[in-house]
Amino acid sequence: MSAMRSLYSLSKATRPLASRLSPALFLGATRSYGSQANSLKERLHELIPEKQKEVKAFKKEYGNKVLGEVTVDQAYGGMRGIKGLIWEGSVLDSEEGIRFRGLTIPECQQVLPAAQDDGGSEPLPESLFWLLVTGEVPTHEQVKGLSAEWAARSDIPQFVEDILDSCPKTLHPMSQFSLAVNALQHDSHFAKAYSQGIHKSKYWEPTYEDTMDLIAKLPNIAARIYRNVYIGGKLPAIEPNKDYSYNFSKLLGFETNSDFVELMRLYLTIHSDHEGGNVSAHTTHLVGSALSDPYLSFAAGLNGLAGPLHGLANQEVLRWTLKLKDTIGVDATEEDIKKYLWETLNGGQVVPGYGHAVLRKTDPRYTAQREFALKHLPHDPLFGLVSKLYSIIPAVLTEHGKTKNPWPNVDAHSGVLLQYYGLKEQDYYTVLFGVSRALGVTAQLIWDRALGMPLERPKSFSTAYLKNMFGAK
Ligand code: CMX
Repeated sequence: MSAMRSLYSLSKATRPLASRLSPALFLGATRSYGSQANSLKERLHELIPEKQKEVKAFKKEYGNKVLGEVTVDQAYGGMRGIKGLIWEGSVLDSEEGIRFRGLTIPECQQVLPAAQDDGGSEPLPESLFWLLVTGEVPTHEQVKGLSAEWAARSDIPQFVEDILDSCPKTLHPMSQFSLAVNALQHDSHFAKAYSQGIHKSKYWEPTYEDTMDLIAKLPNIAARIYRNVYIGGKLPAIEPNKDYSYNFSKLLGFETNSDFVELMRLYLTIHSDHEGGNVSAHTTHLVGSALSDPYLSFAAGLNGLAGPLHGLANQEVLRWTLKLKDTIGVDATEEDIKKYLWETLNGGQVVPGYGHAVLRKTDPRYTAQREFALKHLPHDPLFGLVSKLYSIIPAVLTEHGKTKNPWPNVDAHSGVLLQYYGLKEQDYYTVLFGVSRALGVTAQLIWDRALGMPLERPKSFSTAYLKNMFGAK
């Protein structure tokens, strides 16, 4: 057994922090570090000059190396596989799934600090954000500092509350979410600093401030939407000494169930980042490249997340699964389920929650949620149905013969967990995804500005131009 595995077999509580921070644990770019910096901003002040030097030296020596070719099919095919983006926080392997700064999801569950005060075992999204931004596993103190800072920055302006309160309940929660994030732009540090003529070498600092404010305010926005649209009631106050997920759960009205709070910690951690090419990440990065501030950039990303082929799939999965249950019953036979699947496919629709643009195996984010279900709700009938679907759908999709990946993605499992704890309003689910996605895309925005990433402007062609290029008739 490798040193890494044997360390992992120790429980978090018994493993000394030093061994949890051992560089031997980390694959890829993640490292442990002896810095005394306690705030994330202090740490960034230390890291950014080092990274700028590293990138400059790398580009100088390897800048003219070739990353790949582009075919006509790729240009027409959603740019699948084209290597043209830099994304520091995570890299996706088609077989293995995501690694956050070199760490797989199970590794994150082992080494990232969990909630100390209530004996939680899932990683805190604060820990993951620190990891995404710095490449380092934070200490409990650093994570506590981040929780406190987000709690302190969490209030939203009155006019943003008014905007949300005046939305019709029929306006989709994701549209309300995007509206509110755009409105927060009113107080953007970056926009103000830019208009006052800030030097480009300092862009990252107001970007960082906006990012911290934005993440901090998301629970108040998201929970206000939830209460306005579904359950009513006044939002309680955020507790300054509690973690982000506890406070978010409290605003939603679910904090008395500690398993739900743990689910939120896991959910917000695993939905955060999925390298740079997915629609929400790439959009945020692209819009940010025009030096639009983090609010404008993230709101654009949210609009992409709201599409049914991307984040909205988690809403669609539940709708589809509940319809299946209502039509053929929770105890449906394999034959009934197959018939239902073929009706979906022959109706020209996709089976939501299955397939992926890059992954070619079961998404480890699906597996993490399945393991959570096995631990906390093993006898839930809907979980039973989702498990049964997992054993049937891949073979049917393979027989159908179109999708390159018949395995489930992250969205195939989140709904059943939320249903179990009573958060049943599936139109709301993508908002939770959005709160989490903010962590990954804003971590990258900080680095985009620190590394002086330029305006994105890839080349496009018309069909006529391409035909002419290849002498096609
Ligand atoms: N059900 C039925 N058909 C599917 C399918 C599915 N789950 N997944 C892919 N296909 C089809 C595609 O629609 C495509 O058909 P056409 O050739 O007729 O256009 C064909 O198989 C090839 O697609 P692909 O190369 O395998 O997949 P893409 O990279 O084009 O698309 C994705 C990826 C995720 C959009 C697609 O698998 C899909 O629509 N899945 C269902 C929706 C979903 O779960 N989305 C969430 C993804 C995760 C996320 O971003 O949150």
